[in-house]
Amino acid sequence: MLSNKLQDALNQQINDEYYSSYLYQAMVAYLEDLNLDGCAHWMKMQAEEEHLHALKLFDYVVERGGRVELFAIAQPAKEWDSPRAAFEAALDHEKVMTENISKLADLAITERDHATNNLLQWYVSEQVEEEATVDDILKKLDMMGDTGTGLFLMDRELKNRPTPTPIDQAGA
Ligand code: OFO
Repeated sequence: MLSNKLQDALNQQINDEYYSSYLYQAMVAYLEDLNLDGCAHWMKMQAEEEHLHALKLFDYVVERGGRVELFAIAQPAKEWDSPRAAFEAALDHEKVMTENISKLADLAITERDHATNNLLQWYVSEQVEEEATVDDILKKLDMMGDTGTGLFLMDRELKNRPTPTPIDQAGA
């Protein structure tokens, strides 16, 4: 059984994951408006992945006999200064999420809830990957240029991101 404290924190994280999905969907709208179909596709896949992150936590709370509570999702930004600025905002957001997951894992350890800590380790690894992927995009934009041909080439590359596969309690 989950402690009330941990259940509340997990419910907050479910909300954060849904917010992440909402934020990336807002970036899809922004990038579509600029006709950057590949960048928009990448963000759309990211939004889907965040939705799956929320569902994985949702299922876990239920499996542990807890009660999921859904909160209002904050309104995300609508505009960014440039496509690069949107990816920078994505990286900043992921850094905040990494911090949140670390705090959650700390709480699970304090509460001596090893199962929850185990689940959260999956999210810890996922955060490493998410930060690295966006950082890679930004570095490539630095190399190729974040306007004109460089952006055009990046847009073409990001079109290839595959649809995320559903994740189960055991992992990816
Ligand atoms: Fe759920 O990993 Fe990003 O926010």
